Amino acid sequence: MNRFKTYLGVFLLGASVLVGCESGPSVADKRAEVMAIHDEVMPKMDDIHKLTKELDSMRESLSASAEGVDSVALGEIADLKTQLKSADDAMMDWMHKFDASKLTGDKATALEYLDSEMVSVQAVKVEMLKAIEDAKAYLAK
Ligand SMILES: [Cu+2]
Repeated sequence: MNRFKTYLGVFLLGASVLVGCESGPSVADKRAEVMAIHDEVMPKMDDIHKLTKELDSMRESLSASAEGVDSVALGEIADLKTQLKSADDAMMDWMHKFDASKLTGDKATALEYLDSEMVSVQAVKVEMLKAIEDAKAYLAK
């Protein structure tokens, strides 16, 4: 009887492990979640380019000012442009490095890869939104 209980226990444990695996997210679902974050912020690359141009024309008008060059403002503009450029690069870099071939093999490995891509695409999103917000706030002053 004791031996039977042990067998039963092992069997149930095994079954619950299998059920646990099957009920987890599929690679396709998780990939879609990662891509949804990407697709949400990708259109904002246009904002980054537009704001960069606006900062450029602001810099030009400052440089042409008859009252002398405002070097503090020029420095602030340069910093904002660096921030926008870095956010733009982060997105391009992320897209370039995303490797779909890592999703075709072992499921656990694919899910692990998607987890780390989720973390990095969210970091790209945060960086882009911050750069855009800062540039907009500065230009609105
Ligand atoms: Cu993108």
